[in-house]
Amino acid sequence: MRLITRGDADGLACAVFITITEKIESVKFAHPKDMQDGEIDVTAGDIICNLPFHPDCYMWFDHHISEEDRDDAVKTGDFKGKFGMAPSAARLVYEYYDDPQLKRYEEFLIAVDKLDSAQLDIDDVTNPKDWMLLLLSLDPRSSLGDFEYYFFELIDWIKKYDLQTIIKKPEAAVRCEYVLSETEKLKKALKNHTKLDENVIIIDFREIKTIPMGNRFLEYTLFPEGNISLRIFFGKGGLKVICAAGHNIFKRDSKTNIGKLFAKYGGGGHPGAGTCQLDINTADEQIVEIINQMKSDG
Ligand SMILES: [Mn+2]
Repeated sequence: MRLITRGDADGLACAVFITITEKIESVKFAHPKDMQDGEIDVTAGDIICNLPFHPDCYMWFDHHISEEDRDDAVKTGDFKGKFGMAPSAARLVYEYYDDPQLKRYEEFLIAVDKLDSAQLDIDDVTNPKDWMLLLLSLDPRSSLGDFEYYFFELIDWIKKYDLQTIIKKPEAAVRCEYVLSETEKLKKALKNHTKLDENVIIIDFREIKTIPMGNRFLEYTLFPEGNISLRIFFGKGGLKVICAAGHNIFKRDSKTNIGKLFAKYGGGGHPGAGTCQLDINTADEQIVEIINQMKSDG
């Protein structure tokens, strides 16, 4: 059997669990968009986790509610596996098998749930430790060696060793160290390039060359009065201006539906987060419109 999953913390946990409960010969990464567009060849020997449904698969586990209306089999529950509201797809896998062998991963799974559903504590963002730090070390934006290779090593290590042993492995240690140092760099960059306009945290990273990796929720710990953030930066080659917005996860009272707002500008997302790409020539005016909307929504 083959597992098809997403290369993130939730996908990692799915891979750890499914390789214990099923006979898996290989693991393949896929992007949600490629799955939706039918770019991935799926057969009856495939288990899909944390990715959109495919009618030809053997089993499917997902918690992305937007999947609900995409396929009749999902609506009627005519598939093997589990779909529904959950903080992570891994949580659904864990519940589905209810296997005593998985019980020892409870703490790991709690961290995955928190990260995948953005239910983080301030400390998880400003000073991540233990499982949270290890999960954050799995970041494809990091330039520290091969991401896929590290992902496969983690699947293996998590099954073999305890957390303290894993965190001391050189590949993990260097990546954890990197997470912490990038967090410090991002703090500085945010302090220098952010202004608070009423409820909107406006971060203009068009002014800097390299944006530190850091945690995308860090701005909310530095500007706790704002309930929504707008990050502005140049796209590849400086040809487009990218806007990425999100609700403050520690002050959840913004009324802006970001996905809907950004759809007007050719972008999209969820109510709580989204992105859009603006033309260089019209970006400044459009950014003012976006900010005004976020302010009037409150
Ligand atoms: Mn997920």
